[in-house]
Amino acid sequence: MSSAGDRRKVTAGAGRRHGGETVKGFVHKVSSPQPSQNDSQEREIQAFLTDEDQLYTYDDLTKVNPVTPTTVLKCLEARYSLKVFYTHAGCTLVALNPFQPIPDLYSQDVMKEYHCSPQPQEFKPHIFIVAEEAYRNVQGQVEPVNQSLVVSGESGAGKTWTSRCLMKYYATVASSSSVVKSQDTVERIERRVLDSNPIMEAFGNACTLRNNNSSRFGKYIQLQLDRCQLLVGASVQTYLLEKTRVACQLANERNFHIFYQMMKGATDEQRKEWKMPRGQHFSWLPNSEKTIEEDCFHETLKAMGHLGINAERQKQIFRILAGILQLGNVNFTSLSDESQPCDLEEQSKDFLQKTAELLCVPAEELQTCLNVRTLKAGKQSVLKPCSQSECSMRKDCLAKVIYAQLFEWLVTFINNSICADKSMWCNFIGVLDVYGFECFQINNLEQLCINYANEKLQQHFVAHYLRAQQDEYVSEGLQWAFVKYQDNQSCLDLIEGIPVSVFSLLNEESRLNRASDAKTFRVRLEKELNNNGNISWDKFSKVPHFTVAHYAGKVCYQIQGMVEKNKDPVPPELINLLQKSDNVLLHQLFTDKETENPTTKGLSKVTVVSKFKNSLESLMKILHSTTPHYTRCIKPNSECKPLTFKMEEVIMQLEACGIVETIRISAAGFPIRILFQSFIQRYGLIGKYSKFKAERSWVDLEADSDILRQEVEKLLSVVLADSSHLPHSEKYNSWVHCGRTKVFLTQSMLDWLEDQRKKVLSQCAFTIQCCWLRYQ
Ligand code: AD9
Ligand code: MG
Repeated sequence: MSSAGDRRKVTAGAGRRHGGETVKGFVHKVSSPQPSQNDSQEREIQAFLTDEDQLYTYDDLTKVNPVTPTTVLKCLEARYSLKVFYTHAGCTLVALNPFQPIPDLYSQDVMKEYHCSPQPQEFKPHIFIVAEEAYRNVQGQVEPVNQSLVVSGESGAGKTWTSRCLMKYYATVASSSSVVKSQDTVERIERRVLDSNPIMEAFGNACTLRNNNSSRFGKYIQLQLDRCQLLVGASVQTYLLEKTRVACQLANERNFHIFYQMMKGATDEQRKEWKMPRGQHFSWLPNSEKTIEEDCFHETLKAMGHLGINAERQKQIFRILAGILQLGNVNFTSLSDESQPCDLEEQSKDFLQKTAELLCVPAEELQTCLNVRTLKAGKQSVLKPCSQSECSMRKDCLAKVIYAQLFEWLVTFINNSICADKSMWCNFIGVLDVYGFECFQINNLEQLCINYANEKLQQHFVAHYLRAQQDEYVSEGLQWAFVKYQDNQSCLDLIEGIPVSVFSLLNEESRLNRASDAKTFRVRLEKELNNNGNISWDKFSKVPHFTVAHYAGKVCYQIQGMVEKNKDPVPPELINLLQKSDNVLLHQLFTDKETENPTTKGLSKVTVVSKFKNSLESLMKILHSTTPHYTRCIKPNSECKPLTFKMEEVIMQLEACGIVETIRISAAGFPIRILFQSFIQRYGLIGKYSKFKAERSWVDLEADSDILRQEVEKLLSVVLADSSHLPHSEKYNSWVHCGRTKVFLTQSMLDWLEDQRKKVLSQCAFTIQCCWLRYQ
């Protein structure tokens, strides 16, 4: 293991400073935000890049000078080539995916080093710095504040890996002796929290073209801490599982891991029970010959056991899953006589029988549910045979609804197993791992929802860091050379706005239940949204589509099928059938409290986008109530090759998340703000100022802000008169500035003041001890 010394960061770009000239002696003027590389900037860039050996030393990109996409990129590349994967970018941490295990980078000893250090920020950038900062922030200077760790990045960039690291960190440093008793097991809570990962990944992740272990759902996990900041429980909220994958996988992609795990890990006895003989082909199980690490059935079973899913329940779960697989092999012939239901293909008869047995429903009824539709005409019901494609849709629908309900049940079970009683915890640290921005050749409702979620998160980031920072400068009267940032409000208005937006039109079309909905939806989009600059159409394209200019790039969405997907209808006959199941769990999934009225739930009026929008809004509310910490994961190459850095791919990701603007703002700013009163209270005891005050009167902290401001300026000028002892040689006014009500500081200035304060306090403690000894 490497020593603590190794963790110390190297000093970035010896003696270099960021940010260009100073304005009025206080605020750094930032360089033009546009990469309009005029001659002088080009010279600056070249000068910066000449010092090649130094590039890797920039562990905070705000120290790069000038801040341009090229300079930032070169520094990241230099660091990556030396296996340095983390770099600060002001308030954000950039994490480059190594695509290979890095020994000792995440060991328990390393966690403890970061946790025990009085100044972990002095260590090399690491995800553990972010973790530790959030952990210390929970206590808050004035009152406890919940924290959120937002991990973003494109598919395969490392979000889930990072989230797991964060959870392991807290399970180690905040480990309590809490135990959970259930049935006949007693488990440590942190073990259970960690065990929720393999289960959720088995059921919610799949191998895609971009990532062998791609999360097909979003997740926000809240780690619950008690008064002593020990981990006493957790709760998980999931978002939009990509359930279509159960019945439909793109070429070279796979179904959810759990099915392959079952196929590969089953014992002979289980194979028999699941009617899954060796070598059996399942059409919903493509690419099963591919070996991936995630095909680990044993680990999933172990985790299920730890979480309290007993053997009987596990049996029920796997029979349901096996039933779904059999259902995938059921095919109907095309209609010869329209008055008669489609027949089963010859070899499908056996699969239908097996499906019925595994799902514990009557086989005949199952077949009728798939090939006959019940139409309601007033009080009368009319039976209508389904076409071959309708049969196939109903089959897919049955698999999707079962899988989605099962996944939801699992999440609820996990929550019941790991969530602490409200009386036991007082704060939480939330870890958000959501799917990154997606742009495929064909994009549909799923991508629209995913990209909408990313727009929301980007807005949160912009609002929280960029806009808040600039707005506060203005209201506090600080001069600021504005950095342009991309505000994505107009894109969000386009997607979710009121009264007219893509979502509102989509919902209206879904309610109207028209026959040719794709056409009318396209016409309405063109007519009613043509004033929004974020949407466009290729008028000559034969395939109806619309293109949205997202903050991360343009995405073309196919309209065909969108309205139907939004309605997400479940034929009531299917629900009725599942309610009759003798599989206790399957029966419960469709008759539980929330689905008490399954017939109406099956035809639920709540559309997919409305449901998603609501869940995202509650997430945003939680995020806004917490202190966020951002980690941007970057995928250095799309082939997932170890230690390969592709400039053009990285730059696109940096641009997509606006990292260069973030760096510019952070570099040019004073991220720490302290109210005058608090500043005087906390630092008034330092050195010469306390002597100076002792000779005069103490400050009235109730005084108005002008007087307090004068006092703070006096404090600063007295305490910092001799600025040679500051960590760098610049004048102090590059480090601190007084606004109207607050002091604005750089992190280094805060660190320095804190050091001085500590020295005074330990001096006092020493003096008191001496007096006490003398008195004894
Ligand atoms: V997706 O949006 O769910 O498709 P993620 O979650 O961003 O995606 P993931 O965390 O699954 O990506 O990472 C992809 C792969 O990169 C992992 O399976 C690891 O093999 C690899 N990875 C990611 N981060 C690290 C790391 N810090 N060290 C080593 C890593 N390997
Ligand atoms: Mg993931």
